[in-house]
Amino acid sequence: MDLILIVIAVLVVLALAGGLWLYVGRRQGDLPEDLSAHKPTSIEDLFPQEGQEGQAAEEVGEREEPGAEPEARPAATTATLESPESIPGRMQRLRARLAGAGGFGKAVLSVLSRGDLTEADWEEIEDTLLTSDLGIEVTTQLMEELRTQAKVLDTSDPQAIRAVLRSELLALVDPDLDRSVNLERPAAAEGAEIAGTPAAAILMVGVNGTGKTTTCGKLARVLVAQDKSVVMGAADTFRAAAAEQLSTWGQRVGVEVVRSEREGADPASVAFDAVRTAAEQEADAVVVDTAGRLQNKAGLMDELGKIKRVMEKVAPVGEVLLVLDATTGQNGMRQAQVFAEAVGITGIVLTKLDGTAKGGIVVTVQKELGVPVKLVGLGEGADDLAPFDPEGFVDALLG
Ligand SMILES: Nc1nc2c(ncn2[C@@H]2O[C@H](COP(=O)(O)OP(=O)(O)O)[C@@H](O)[C@H]2O)c(=O)[nH]1
Ligand SMILES: [Mg+2]
Repeated sequence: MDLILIVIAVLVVLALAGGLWLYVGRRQGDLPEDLSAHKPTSIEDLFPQEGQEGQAAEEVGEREEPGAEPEARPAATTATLESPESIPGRMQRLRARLAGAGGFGKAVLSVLSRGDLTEADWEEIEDTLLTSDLGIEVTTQLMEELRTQAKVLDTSDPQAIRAVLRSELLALVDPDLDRSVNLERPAAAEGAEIAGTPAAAILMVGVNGTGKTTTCGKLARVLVAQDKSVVMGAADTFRAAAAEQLSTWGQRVGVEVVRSEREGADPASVAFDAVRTAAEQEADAVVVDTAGRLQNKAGLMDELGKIKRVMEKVAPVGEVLLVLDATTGQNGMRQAQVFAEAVGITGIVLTKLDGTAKGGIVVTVQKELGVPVKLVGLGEGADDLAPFDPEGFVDALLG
């Protein structure tokens, strides 16, 4: 009897020890088993690889220490050539973040589910659409369509009206627009006195603080991950901290940054140096960051116009991306218009969509500026830039 008890006790101890060992083993494993249950906020969460630690977590905010680095520094020694998060993964995150920020769909659907809608219910829906920055014109159009369909369809079926709202929103966002970033290498400008082959040039413009520098870094990272060689140009020469910030991104994503050591240097000449360097190196793309001072329209036109003209002495600029902060709503729209008039823009990057329920701005901005939203910023991390996908976006809005 005692012997049996002893054997049972030994077995229990062994079983416990085995369980503990398994548990510890899993805790120390490289990857969490279920990434979806993991909060994917940074690159380490999704791609735990060497060469990332420390750098990725580093604050890439504006820093005041003077840039002691020489211009045209070589790429960081620890080039991070790992591929970033997959596009479906990013879109899933976009959905989650938009939903987290309270896409307007939930509010609209909760009204719709009340069944027979009173005038007050309809007004509530209208208010929700308006506060999401869809704008008066678009909201009025949507409301008319919803009311008509509500009469045609059974109003007690919110899912049917939701489907109408979805298809109307999708039509407004326009899934047929070409949203690809132009990476075609241009032919050299006539009489261009440069060595090598011009790279596809991307010029980043927009108001201060919208996320231009961050987007340059994130975009460079995406390109590098696609095996493209990239050069960045720090043509925001207004503050030394701006060039420093871009250089930090350059180190982080393994891309050379052409900059001037002198605060207040001519931004156009830095931009020219960048495109020339890219051509000499036979790089695939050159991404040029600019300042966003909005002192007055004439000054802005002068500065951006000159930067672009000077770059085009080497080759045509294929992409001028206007960076717009989604949280600034209609205010941001007015500023965007000034930029659009100052320099012909070819696409929009809508940043900080992670922190706002005002996703309706996508519709408004495309309508007002007549160019597509091509990329969206979903956070401050290196992988928080996604191509804009209309269907995913509308689904995210509807929650
Ligand atoms: N939440 C969030 N923050 C962003 C995003 N893009 C940029 N930022 C932050 O916005 C601030 C201004 O960005 P910056 O690139 O310096 O703007 P710039 O003045 O236009 O160059 C920084 O703190 C960035 O980290 C985004 O998509 N989401
Ligand atoms: Mg900047």
